Amino acid sequence: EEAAGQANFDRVIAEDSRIEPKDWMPAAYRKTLLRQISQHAHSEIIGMQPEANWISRAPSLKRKAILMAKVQDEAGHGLYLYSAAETLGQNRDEMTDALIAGKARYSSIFNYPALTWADMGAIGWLVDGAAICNQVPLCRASYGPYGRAMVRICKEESFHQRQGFEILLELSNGTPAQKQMAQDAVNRWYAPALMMFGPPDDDSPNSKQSMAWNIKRFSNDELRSRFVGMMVEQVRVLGLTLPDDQVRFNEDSKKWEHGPLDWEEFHEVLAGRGPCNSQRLERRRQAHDDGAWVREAAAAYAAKQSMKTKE
Ligand code: FAQ
Repeated sequence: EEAAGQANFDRVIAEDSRIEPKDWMPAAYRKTLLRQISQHAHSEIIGMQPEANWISRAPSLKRKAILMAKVQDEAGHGLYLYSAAETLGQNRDEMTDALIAGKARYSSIFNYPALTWADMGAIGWLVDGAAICNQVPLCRASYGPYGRAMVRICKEESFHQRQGFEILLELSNGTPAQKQMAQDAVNRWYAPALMMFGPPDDDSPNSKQSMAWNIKRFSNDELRSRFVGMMVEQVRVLGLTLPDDQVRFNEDSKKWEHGPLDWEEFHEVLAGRGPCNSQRLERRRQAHDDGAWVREAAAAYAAKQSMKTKE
């Protein structure tokens, strides 16, 4: 049976078609999908924090409503992704436990502080921009539930990026101090956003296999380079600059190049020693504890309903 399953799996991958939850799949394929999808889900959930911290300080009612909607979307993305991960056989409680125990990864980017209102613009423009660039190809991921979740997520991320761009545009066209605040936020978020794409290709242990399985479609460096090209165009419209004087289009390779990134810093953040790692995890633990009564009430209600159907 395993041989038949493997043959079917190989055929589906070769045809660039889709694997569904009930199909046989190699254990390593299941494991890497669980790894990537659960990390992605955790990123959405932890990623709510830098922006949620600014909801009460949004400069107008309109901005507050927009920011609340965005943060709520991120919670929704986390839920679609946990559901996709559950189809691979791990339940959400286990994933949550791993996150709050500090044993699970989530994106490095969310361990940086959001210092001013302009950071809401820079996060939307750069962080959501990088997320879209990375996630549009994932809409074609070979695992059905992941690819389908990505389609909806990418549509919402596009709105998020536009709202970030618009915050920066308004600040950039405001007073000199507002323009400076926008530039400062772009300066601080640029390099961490480039690191969202993951380590350089020659230091990316998972890429080759994930590409062979049609999970990833492009390498980390390829996507990072494309992202830089997109930002170069958009930053001009903003009237701001990228804090990188080495950005250039290489005519030979036909790729955008950027200045060196501090991979030492990236590894420190991944090891839990970034500027906000402990604060983010502490906040998540607190939220989980505060939500205990909701889980208990839901479980009690479900038990009562199942008694009713038995009668
Ligand atoms: N941060 O071999 P690779 C969002 C880890 S967007 C932390 O290259 P892979 C939207 C990697 O897990 C952010 N860890 O790995 C939003 C692996 O560790 P492991 C989330 C990182 O999987 C916006 C090791 O390094 N997006 O949330 C990072 O082939 C605004 C070796 O790396 C996704 O998760 C990093 N930046 O490629 C929300 C997208 N990079 O597991 C709120 C889906 C690498 O072996 C507000 N994921 N690592 O222990 C992916 O596309 C891939 O997993 C990559 C990494 C590209 C992130």
